[in-house]
Formats: sequence, C-alpha cells, structure tokens
Amino acid sequence: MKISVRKIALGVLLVGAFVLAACGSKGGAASGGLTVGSDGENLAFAPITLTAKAGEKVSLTFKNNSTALSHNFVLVNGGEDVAAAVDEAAGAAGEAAGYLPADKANIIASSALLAPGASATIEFTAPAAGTYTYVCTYPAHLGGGMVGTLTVN
Ligand SMILES: [Cu+2]
Repeated sequence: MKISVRKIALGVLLVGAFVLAACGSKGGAASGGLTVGSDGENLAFAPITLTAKAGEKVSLTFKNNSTALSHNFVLVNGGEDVAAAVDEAAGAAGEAAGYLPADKANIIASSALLAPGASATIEFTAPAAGTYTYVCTYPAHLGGGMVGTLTVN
C-alpha cells in the first residue's frame, strides 16, 4: 500500500513538472526582437509598421538614427486619436519629463527621450489583438509624421 501511494505521488509530481515545463516554454522568452528606428533626419519611423502576437513578451529596440534630433518611442493603447491626446499631454509634461505624461494610463510602453545616435531596449507584453499607434512625443514630431502602427495578431 505504501509503495503504490508513493508511485502515485511520483506520477503526480512528474505530471506537474511536465505541465510547468510546458507552460514555461509557452510563456517564454522574449519573442525577440522588434527593431525600429528614426528614419535618418526625417520625422518618421522606419519601419512604420510592426507586428506582434497577443500576450507575448516583446523586446523592442529603438534607435535614434538622427544626428541632430532627440526622439522617443511611445506605444499608446489605441489609435491616432489616443496618440494625439498622449502627445498633447507629453508636450505639457515637458522635456524634463522626457516628453512623457505623468498619467501613463494610455501608454503601453515607452522609451526615454533619446539623444541623437542613442538606442534603448524596452520590454512589454503585447496587448490584445488589434492595432496600436506608436509615436514620438517630442513637440511637433507627431505632426511632422513620426507615427507608426503595431498590429497585434
Ligand atoms: Cu521625434
């Protein structure tokens, strides 16, 4: 009787370990690599579209390729209307705040304000399927065309 209980316990442990391992690999390491930059001296991102899978961990590297302009990368929880509202709040927050509003409710992920040539890697969990706008909130950069779309599948 004792032996069979042990066998059952061992079986439960093995199944448990297997399930944990399976979950671990599914939840997984960062899906790797999204890379986006500013488009040279233009007020634009390159690329202007990115894709990710819902719920995956995303590691995104943003590179400021300008030699003169500061930029940031701000992914908002919505489309261009939400981006415009975040951009306005960012402008009010000012440069000392990295042009990021204190209220981050509509921001999924953001980089610091990067000096020319700098880069930063940010990590976030991809939201539900849909399309999300990313912008640079440095004053007038969104208006100049510094905007893109993340599609989550
Ligand atoms: Cu910019």
